[in-house]
Amino acid sequence: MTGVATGPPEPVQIDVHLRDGTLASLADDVRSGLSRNPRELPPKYFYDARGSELFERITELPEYYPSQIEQDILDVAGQAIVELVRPQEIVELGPGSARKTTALLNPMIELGLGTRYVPVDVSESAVQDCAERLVATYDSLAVHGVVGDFERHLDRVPPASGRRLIAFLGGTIGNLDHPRRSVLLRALRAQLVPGDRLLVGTDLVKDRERLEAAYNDSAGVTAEFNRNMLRVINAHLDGDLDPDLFDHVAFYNEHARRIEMWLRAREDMSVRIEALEMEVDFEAGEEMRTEISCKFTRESLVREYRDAGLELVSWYTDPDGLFALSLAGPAGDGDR
Ligand code: AVJ
Repeated sequence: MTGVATGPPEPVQIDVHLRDGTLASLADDVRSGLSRNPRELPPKYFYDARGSELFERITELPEYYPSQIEQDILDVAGQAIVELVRPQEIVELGPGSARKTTALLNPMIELGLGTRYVPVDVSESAVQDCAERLVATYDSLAVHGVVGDFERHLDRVPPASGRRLIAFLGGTIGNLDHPRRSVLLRALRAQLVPGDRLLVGTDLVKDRERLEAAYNDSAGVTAEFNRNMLRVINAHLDGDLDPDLFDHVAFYNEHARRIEMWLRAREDMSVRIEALEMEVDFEAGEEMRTEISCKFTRESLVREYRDAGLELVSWYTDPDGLFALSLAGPAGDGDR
């Protein structure tokens, strides 16, 4: 950021904790993930600039209901949530484009409650773009972006300027399995002081057909998004994985209550990942898992919150019960 002699202070500050970190953790994660049986790659690596764009396209697909429904819930309940919490700032984990966040920022600013927004995202381009767009939209808004991994860099979130609403939208918490959700919810609980609240978007358990359609769109965008993981590995770790030789597979694992996405090798192949000095053999039909997307019920969330020292404060859902926003606070934190 270039300093200027006059004018107001810079409305945008961005702290990058991940540029070098990403590569190191990508290398470690790919090495260990490809050595496991079955092979497994963490979904956070979908989101380079191309992957973030593909995800934006997913959110516009007719089959992918979570984004539209969550937006609808926020449009209806955003103001009420802000009036209930009265936040002086909003911290958002994994905002991506932060398009939905305006439903919270608008009332916060219009009610004169606060003017600070802190997006925390692994994608530097996402943090940059949303910061620029938001300060252009709201004169008074200050954005303090953190390019980081919310499982590793919560301690880098700048100190609170006042009562805080931490938003974790989109159902992204579903990318974590139960033990990792538990660690994250406890870490978030530790960040909350009385009055602070956590707002979490979660996709809900529903019929298999509806769930599977959302991850097997007819335009093939989700398949491209899935294969983007291979391009990310090729680009950063000098690999020669051929995305055209992997099929997209997504299904609902009813027992585990989650969508699983896999990439299935179409033929026998041997790939080289130069930066890891690693040779990986795939047999035709072999699959590696790239994502889990867990689905929840109100009861399952109440339990997870309780186990993390949190308490459900309110629950917002659409008329068909497809998706939910839940507002939680420190357990026993008064005025309800
Ligand atoms: C952004 C993690 C919530 O799990 O539904 C969309 C990502 N993957 N289609 C999800 C995703 C395939 C999405 N989350």
